[in-house]
Amino acid sequence: MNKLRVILTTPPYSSQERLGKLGFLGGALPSISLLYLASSLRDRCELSVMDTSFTNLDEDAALDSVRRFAPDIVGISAVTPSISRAQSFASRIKSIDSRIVTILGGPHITSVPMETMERTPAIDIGVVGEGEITLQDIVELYDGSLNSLIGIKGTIVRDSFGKLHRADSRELIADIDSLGFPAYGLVDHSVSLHPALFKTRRVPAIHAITSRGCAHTCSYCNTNIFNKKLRFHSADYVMGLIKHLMSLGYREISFEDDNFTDHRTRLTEICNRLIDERIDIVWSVNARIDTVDENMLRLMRRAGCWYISYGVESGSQDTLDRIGKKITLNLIRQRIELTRKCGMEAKGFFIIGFPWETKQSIKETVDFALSLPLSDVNIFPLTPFPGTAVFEQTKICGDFANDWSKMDLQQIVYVPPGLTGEYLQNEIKRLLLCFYFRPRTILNYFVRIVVARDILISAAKALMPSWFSKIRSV
Ligand code: B12
Ligand code: SF4
Repeated sequence: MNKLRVILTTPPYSSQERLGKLGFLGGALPSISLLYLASSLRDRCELSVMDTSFTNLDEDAALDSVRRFAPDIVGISAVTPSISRAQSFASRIKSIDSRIVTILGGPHITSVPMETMERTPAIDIGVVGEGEITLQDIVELYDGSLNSLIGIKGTIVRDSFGKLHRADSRELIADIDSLGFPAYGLVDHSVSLHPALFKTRRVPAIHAITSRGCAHTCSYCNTNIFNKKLRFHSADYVMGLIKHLMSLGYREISFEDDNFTDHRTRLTEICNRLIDERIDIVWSVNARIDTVDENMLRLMRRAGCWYISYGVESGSQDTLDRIGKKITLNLIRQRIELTRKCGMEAKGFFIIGFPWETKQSIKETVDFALSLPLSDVNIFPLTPFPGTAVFEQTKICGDFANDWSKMDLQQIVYVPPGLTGEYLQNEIKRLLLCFYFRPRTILNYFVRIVVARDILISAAKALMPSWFSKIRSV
């Protein structure tokens, strides 16, 4: 029997749509989820990884690619902000050929499985949770009828009468090293892929993930995919992955783990091996404030780390306590100062608009962010994603537009009692303008550009992709 033809893709959702007018500053890198799924499938089917979201393809162009490939199965990966695009994309795929099996996976459907399937008739199969083994089972057991897939763990299958069949949950993969490396080689390099500007020192840069899950319980954060169980790739795996990426030509890696620094022994081993083996790579991570100290920061710096993103979230201790962040304002200030002292850039993420917030607590957050020695800030209005604890809180208090298509972290979907959406937007603008237009930040950017000449090249590429691709092809 011929091998099935499978497309793995994200729905069209450009960086401009995600990040607004300054979208070109954001990264356009291949989806790590799709590359892990591709790696688990590539020997079992004819595979195409389209990843329209990160290659900025619009829906028409993406549909042309689907038509040309003529797939049996299209697997779509979506987060809540991209779910309405996934719904529209899936129905247009069905209008090309209703026999194409459409599968939806990712954080959104995992958070609200049955509701998503009920509201998305163009999707035949929903995959809840970790996808690699479930997708392998689907490809192996599909005999041309959806009924052959009913009962596969981790799925919701819509039968030929439209009835939904939810199977048991899929257990988590015990040894995630067994997954192998993501299929970076399948990335379409003909399109302009680039890392986020200013979060890069060297190009080409790529990103990677070396753990799954998070054991913490911050009330606004969606950690449904991997439950609360935190699994790490071993230090051997991470070293192998770094060397593999370097062999593909990458010179910088952005580690996207929720908390790269959570496993101290592993982190120490990785850093020591990078230093001892004189591996010439620079890297950046996300970290929880309470997982780093001076010794660790110094070691990380020596091993090539130059940029750490911290989830600070609030300048009000009351809010930090209520969202379950389990850190103090003093600790935040101390660790960010230490990060700078150890020679690294620090970014802080902030959220305003929690149900109990007042003008005073929001002012505290803006003032706190401005008082820290941060190199970058990002601030979002609270977006209560389905499946989070804060989602339940906002339903009973304040003004909540529970509309998935608006939950893009840009539009205000939730306003606490006594405040207005306009007020929240103005405070976001106030922080960004005060932060980015002050001499200290401008000077820091100037130094960063001088240190990282590659950023200029990367910026030029992002601003003039077509011009650059012409040069490249000469
Ligand atoms: C890395 C990352 C990014 C990177 C993505 C880079 C890239 N090109 O891959 C960047 C910074 C660009 C990014 C952007 C965004 N992100 Co993000 N991101 C993450 C992060 C930290 C890791 C994702 C990851 O790679 N995980 C590893 C892979 C292996 O796991 P996975 O993605 O869950 O995929 C598995 C399963 O979900 C499932 N699966 C996924 N897709 C599919 C598809 C099919 C067909 C099947 C069968 C299975 C399946 O199988 C996969 C393998 O097991 C997660 C948090 C987290 N820890 O998961 C947030 C997270 C996914 N991001 C989130 C958000 C909101 C965003 C943005 C909207 C933010 C913004 N406004 O820009 C955008 C949306 C981007 C887009 N176009 O979709 C939210 C989603 C919340 C929600 N309810 O949907 C998360 C969960 C963070 C959070 N805790 O709130 N993100
Ligand atoms: S915000 Fe960070 S630490 Fe908190 S639950 Fe989410 S990933 Fe974990």
